[in-house]
Amino acid sequence: NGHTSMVLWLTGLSGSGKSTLAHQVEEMLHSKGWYTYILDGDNIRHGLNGDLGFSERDRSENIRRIGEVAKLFVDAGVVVLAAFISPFRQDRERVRSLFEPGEFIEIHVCCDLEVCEKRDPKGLYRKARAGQLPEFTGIDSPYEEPVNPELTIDTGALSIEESVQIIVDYVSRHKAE
Ligand code: GGZ
Repeated sequence: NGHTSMVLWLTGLSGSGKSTLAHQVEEMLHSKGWYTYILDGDNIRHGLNGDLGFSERDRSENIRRIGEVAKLFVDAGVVVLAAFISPFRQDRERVRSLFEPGEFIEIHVCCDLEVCEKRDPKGLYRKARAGQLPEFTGIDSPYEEPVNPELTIDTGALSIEESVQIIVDYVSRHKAE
């Protein structure tokens, strides 16, 4: 049905809702007949990037490789949903530069640290506070907010349904005629 391939790049703190949104947006796009693929920690950090940890250097390399993989999928005509903290502005901009204008959609999944920490779905913030998980983003490793993201979604204020709708609307407006 002639849709545009693109990357929906979700960036934000652990627990901000990136993966949840990616999966629900994918479901909606898929039901419209779009070809989609999710890249997230589950399919990237265990395999391709299994050699990388969470130092600044490793995070940069993590994002660099993910950008290259996303590029391959976009070349294949797929809408890629990439859900990574991707804490460094420069790394995200480097990924953006791999794509044509309009192909890279940066989505800041923003949510106060306190809210993410309260959600703590995997108990990682608690571990980090206890000093058992060094270099945890938001605690003792930085998160650089996007300056001019295509979309900002405040998951502390919006429901999941509202957040999903904003992304799907954006994608629908930007598909090729
Ligand atoms: C941040 C960490 C860390 C540290 C393990 N800092 O909430 P999660 O569990 O499921 O998502 C987090 C994921 C982050 O991996 P990314 O590839 O997205 O990070 S980055 O873009 O910065 O390279 C979290 C878990 O891995 N995790 N240790 N120290 N998150």
